[in-house]
Amino acid sequence: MTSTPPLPKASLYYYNKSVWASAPLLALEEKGYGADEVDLKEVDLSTGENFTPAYLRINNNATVPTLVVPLQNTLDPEIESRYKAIKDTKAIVEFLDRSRSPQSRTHSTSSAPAPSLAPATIAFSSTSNKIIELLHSEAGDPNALMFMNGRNEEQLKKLSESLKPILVAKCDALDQLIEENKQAEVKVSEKTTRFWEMKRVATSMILDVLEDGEKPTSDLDDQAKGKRGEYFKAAAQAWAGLKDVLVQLSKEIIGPYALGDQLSIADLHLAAWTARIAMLAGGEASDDGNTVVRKLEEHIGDSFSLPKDFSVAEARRRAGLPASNIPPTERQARLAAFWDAIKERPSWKKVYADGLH
Ligand SMILES: N[C@@H](CCC(=O)N[C@@H](CS)C(=O)NCC(=O)O)C(=O)O
Repeated sequence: MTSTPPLPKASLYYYNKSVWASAPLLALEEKGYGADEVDLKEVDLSTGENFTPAYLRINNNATVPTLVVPLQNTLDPEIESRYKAIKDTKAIVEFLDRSRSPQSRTHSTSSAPAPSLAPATIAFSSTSNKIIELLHSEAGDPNALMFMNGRNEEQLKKLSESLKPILVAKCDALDQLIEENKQAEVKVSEKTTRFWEMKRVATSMILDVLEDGEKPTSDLDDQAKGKRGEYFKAAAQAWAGLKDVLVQLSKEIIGPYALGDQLSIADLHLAAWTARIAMLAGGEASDDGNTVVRKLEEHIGDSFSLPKDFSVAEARRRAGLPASNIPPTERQARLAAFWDAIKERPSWKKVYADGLH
């Protein structure tokens, strides 16, 4: 008797310090996927591994996360399995949610429950989509905010210390790929070369400013002073643009989770995004929600303040957290209530075990 060969595994390409790869990593934990169901494959963004032709064949945007899944309708074992690559966070999280229901544990060693994370009603679905859209909008882009996290000399110096080595390695990797391709017998497409060159230019523009990051402005020549001035202007704009995103989010989040007391897909995006924004504002994984919101408000500056309109006791009760001793009149920002709820979850503790990223 021949037994059916097991389905090939899916592969999640991720990087452990990536914002958006953290959303599917949280999904794997929340859905109780077993290690036999998804292979984790790390792509080192800090050395430009995402730009290699091998990775570009998987995801031509050169971003993580990517989920490569076997197509299930290859019934004939003689036919090699075919795969498709899902290349954006929203689609990956939705796919992971759909692919494991409480009844579909047949191919897994995991016996963990797999609650549905999809919004249950059309109204919830609309709120969920609005939240996810805001988090992935240009104004909310957590990666852009990281590159723009220097609005004065002191911040720029700190940013330069952490980012310069990564950007140098990225430029070196791109230079090497461009150079090796010139010598190669079989060359990559012109589109790929142009993509590398474009990325090289974009990276070196920021690197130009960070190279001098430790120098006071008074020590710079006129050209470098000009570039720093432009950068400060763009950085101020980027952080000012975040205010609107935060205000909109506060209106949409029902609390303490995005859609109320049940975790849903939007929370996985919100958790990953908030962790990065909190880190940029000097927050730490051990901070409570009110501390994170205070640090964020101070970091944004300009007397920015999020509405404090959510009952702390109510938020904690809904999240299943102890709520005694909390005066019924105490209020907090919805993002603070969300932070307190999400950071108690085993999935969050696992993904952020080494700190915020
Ligand atoms: N729209 C994409 C964006 C993904 C994205 O920006 N990923 C970042 C890491 S969080 C990345 O891979 N950046 C490439 C780089 O740093 O070179 C998605 O939602 O998946």
